[in-house]
Amino acid sequence: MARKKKKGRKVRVDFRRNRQQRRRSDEWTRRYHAERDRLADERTSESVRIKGELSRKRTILVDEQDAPIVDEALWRRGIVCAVYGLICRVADETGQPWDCVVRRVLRTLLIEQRSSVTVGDRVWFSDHCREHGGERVGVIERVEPRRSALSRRDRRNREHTIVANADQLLIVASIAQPALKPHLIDRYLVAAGKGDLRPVICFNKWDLAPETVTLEQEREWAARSRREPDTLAATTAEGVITEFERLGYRCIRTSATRGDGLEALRVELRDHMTVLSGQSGVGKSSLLNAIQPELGLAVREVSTENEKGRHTTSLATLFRLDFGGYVIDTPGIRQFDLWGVEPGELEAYFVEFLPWIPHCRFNDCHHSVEEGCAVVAAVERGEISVRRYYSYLKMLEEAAARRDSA
Ligand SMILES: Nc1nc2c(ncn2[C@@H]2O[C@H](COP(=O)(O)OP(=O)(O)OP(=O)(O)O)[C@@H](O)[C@H]2O)c(=O)[nH]1
Ligand SMILES: [Mg+2]
Ligand SMILES: [Zn+2]
Repeated sequence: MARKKKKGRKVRVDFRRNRQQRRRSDEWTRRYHAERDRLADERTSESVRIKGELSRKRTILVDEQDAPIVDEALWRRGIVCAVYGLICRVADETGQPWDCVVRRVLRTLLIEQRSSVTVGDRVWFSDHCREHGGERVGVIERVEPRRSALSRRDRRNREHTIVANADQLLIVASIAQPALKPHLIDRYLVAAGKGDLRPVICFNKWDLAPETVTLEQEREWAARSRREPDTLAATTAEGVITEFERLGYRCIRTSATRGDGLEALRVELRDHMTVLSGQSGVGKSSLLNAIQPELGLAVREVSTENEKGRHTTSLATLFRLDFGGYVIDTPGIRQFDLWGVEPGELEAYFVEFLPWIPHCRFNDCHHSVEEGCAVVAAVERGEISVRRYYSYLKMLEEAAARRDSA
């Protein structure tokens, strides 16, 4: 049965001229820079009307989500694996990589929606191989609405969407070298809650468990790698893990070098789209290499690097797993600044607070200085961990400060 053709709505889009200064360009950018404008203008379904030098408008057909109507006969489906400046590396349905630019009119639409194409985005792209001597070159025509997004606040106080459409966040920590930072894990758990991702916590470097690594050795390593001296002895790692397990979070103990826990990790990753995140040097890339050696990701001994050159992985990149599913390796981070979490919303991401919240005297209790707070009472009775509660207070303070400065 012939399917009814979807009807679109016509919109007029400002066709902005690219007046940005050309930034440092890599090989691809140089190659396609000249092509880009031509590609962006040649689509026949767009009517371009020139109104003087700088102002142009065009009419395009969009659907109810304001995205261009899919042309299934001419476009291919793909997933964005990496973004290099203006070029997106897109894998088609067979896994072949394509170098794509984003159609300029679509870029304008995305700017209006305050988003840009990012790793994990599902896209439709047109094939421009013929004009490029058979090389797999395309133009992204449409970005599908996102199912989820993992975002953080960047240094310029803007939203940085690390990955779109992932359904799991693998929070990678190491029990030593670098030392475990439970507060960072708490932040990731909030970000996962906010971004609608299922968190899984992976405690790597299990081969450096307390019986093999003394606090002395840990301090020595910290000094050698110019890291903060150990804030938490490796010997307490088990206590921290138990705490997360009691809250119901899935925790896995792994060693990328010795092979511990890799089967459990495979089980968690299979048929999911999982983003790995955590401090630099905890072993994210090593874990991926351990479960799929052909990936051949770069890994580096942290201790030999100076402060600046420490980050071995420098770009978020998506890979397909042989046994089903996708993983996204990301650069290590020092701090995870939350994006878009209001002070009053934070409590929702602390699962252990939930049973007590209805018993607070005030409806809008933030569980800090308010009288009759049932959460604070539970902390005092030892039913909520003091460590987690302080983690909450720190994030609450930050969220309030952000709101006040906005
Ligand atoms: N002892 C031990 N060392 C490990 C383990 N996993 C990784 N390493 C080492 O830790 C160092 C850093 O590993 P990477 O995989 O590069 O860490 P990363 O998290 O990808 O780091 P960035 O890319 O900078 O974010 C390397 O020297 C690895 O060999 C492990 O399970 N045990
Ligand atoms: Mg890495
Ligand atoms: Zn309260």
